[in-house]
Amino acid sequence: MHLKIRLTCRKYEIWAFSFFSLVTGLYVLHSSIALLLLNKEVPITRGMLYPRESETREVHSLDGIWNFVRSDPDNPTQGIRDKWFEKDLSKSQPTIPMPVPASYNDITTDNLRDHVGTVWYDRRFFVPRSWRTDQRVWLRFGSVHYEAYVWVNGKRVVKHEMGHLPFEAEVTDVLMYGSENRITVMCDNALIQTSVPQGKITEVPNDNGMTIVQSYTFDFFNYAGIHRSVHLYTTPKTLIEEVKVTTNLKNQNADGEVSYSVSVKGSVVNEADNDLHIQANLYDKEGLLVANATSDGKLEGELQVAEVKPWWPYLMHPDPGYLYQLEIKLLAANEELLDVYRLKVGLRTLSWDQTQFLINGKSVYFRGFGRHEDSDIRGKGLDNALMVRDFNLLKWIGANAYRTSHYPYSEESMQFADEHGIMIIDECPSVDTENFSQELLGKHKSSLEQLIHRDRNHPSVVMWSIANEPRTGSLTADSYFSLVANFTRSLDKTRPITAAIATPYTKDQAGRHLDIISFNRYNAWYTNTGRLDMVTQNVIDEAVAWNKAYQKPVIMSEYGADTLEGLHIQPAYVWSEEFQMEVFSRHFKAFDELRKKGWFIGEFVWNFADFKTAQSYTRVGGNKKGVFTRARQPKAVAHLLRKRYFALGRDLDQCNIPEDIFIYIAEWKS
Ligand code: BDP
Repeated sequence: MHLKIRLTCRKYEIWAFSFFSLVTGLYVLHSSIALLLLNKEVPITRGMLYPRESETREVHSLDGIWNFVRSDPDNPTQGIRDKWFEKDLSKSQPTIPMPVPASYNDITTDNLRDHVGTVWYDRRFFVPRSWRTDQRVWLRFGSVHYEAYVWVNGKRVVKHEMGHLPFEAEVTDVLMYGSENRITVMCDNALIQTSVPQGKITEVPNDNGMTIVQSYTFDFFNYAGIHRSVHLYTTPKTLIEEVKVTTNLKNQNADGEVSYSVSVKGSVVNEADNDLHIQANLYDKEGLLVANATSDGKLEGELQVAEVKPWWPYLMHPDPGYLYQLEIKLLAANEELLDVYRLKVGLRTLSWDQTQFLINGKSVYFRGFGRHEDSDIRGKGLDNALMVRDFNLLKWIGANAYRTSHYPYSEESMQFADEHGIMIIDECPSVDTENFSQELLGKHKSSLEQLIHRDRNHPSVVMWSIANEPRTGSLTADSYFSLVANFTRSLDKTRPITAAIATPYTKDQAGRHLDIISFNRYNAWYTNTGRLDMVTQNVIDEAVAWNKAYQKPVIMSEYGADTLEGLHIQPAYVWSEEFQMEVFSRHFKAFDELRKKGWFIGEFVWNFADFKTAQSYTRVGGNKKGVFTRARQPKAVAHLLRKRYFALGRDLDQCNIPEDIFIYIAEWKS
């Protein structure tokens, strides 16, 4: 959306806020009458393969320290009007150093944290003379939150709305080769009623007059900035633009099949002449060629793999996360090699019915977490040390899955999940969705389109989550989620669809559009606070009711209790480590009852680690429902959960139990 329009929207929202009471009546009407929503087309993403080097491609990182300017919140368009992108930012405004990738919020010592509106980044970079040859150069961002405008040498090259998702532009013609270039980025963190996720901008009085305030209902801090890596990469003029892979296992998992389809940019593929073709080679982990195939003129084909090593989740098999390497070679009619792209591929099948979810024909019980990309100082910025630590903890605790609550996580973490056999419920950035409108529907669908386009080849992705805690009680929610779910299915039929629902099952209008029901509930925390005797039966009753309502597999996608590490109170009392352990244990009992019913397929703790939220009197330094602290150290409950997850792994999937899981206490005499 154009900044101008966003600003107009802002004004509209400010205006609307002051007439709130008038609107209340209309709102009530709106909830009881369904809005007519149309199934309009949304833009379809092209390209954006993860940047990888090959004999035809070079990758150059632009990560590092950039220059940074915060705009005046009362004058967010000043930089555009004054054309700050035409020269170094430092010529227009004083700049400060800013790391990329990182959220900018927690880097400085002044209150940049709560800044609302636009900020600017720039840096210079060199482009070698050798890149001038017959090829293309692309500029790719892993993600910028929320809206980004990008200029190279003063020319606007791309604009993108939506955090947590990549975007790119071809910059071949705007670069200066063999010399220095400048990249400028303007980033706007404002969330409005038609952004994904939604927020509200209001103007309220403060001690100095009026000030702009951002509010949102979701429970994590709206970190912003250049969150993931920035790359320049080269490709040939005629290049592999898209690779889509699906896999299948046959003959009781003895043989496998990889189907691929490729699209090419830069040359019209003439099917009749069959002038371009793909040579696809599949290598195992040892680098041995196990299958190869030459495509038809449509650039599609199949690879047959005998004695396949399937991709299995962690603890479901002694060799989880087995990946092959697929080499895609684009060849001209005369066999000249035009482009090469390699990606990892895991061979597995997914299937589901009214009671279960299966991988490679084996029924799955999810033992996982809801998580956040969040850490001290860098906020939501990509951090490899943190990512590797988190996967080590996931494996230490015996989890086999997590949900990317409440937005797409980094591509690097998706690759890591593939390698380590961690199953992902992949969630788009729609959280607490409400006030359904045509424009919101378009953005929501677009977020799913971008997500599926980015993540469709990952074996770790086993389910799409189309929203977290949408307000699904209205008739409009029914048609809205019917359109969102059908759209998602039209993009990928190989994975089931879920949403984490908190609306009571008696009111919910979205469940019927899903394949798997996930529900979030905080027994003994938000309801019946402190009442440990009111957990188990309530969890059982609610799960049973969801199943009865929709006849679909059910997951508990969130449960938990805020816990201050080191606070011990016996008997258990809210916020103490004892209380968190008791809450978990009461849930475990319910889950074990539910598992016997045959349609309860998973438990996800809220949350993996403590995380930052907006300031609120319900949050002490953020949300403390982590099993791990924000510094990624275990709370007492982590040891309890570890015993359960491994016990489940042993009983359901015959995994080995780590030796250190039970520490020596005494010899038992029976
Ligand atoms: C759930 C939300 C999650 C919150 C959690 C909580 O899905 O984002 O962080 O509540 O309040 O309703 O801890």
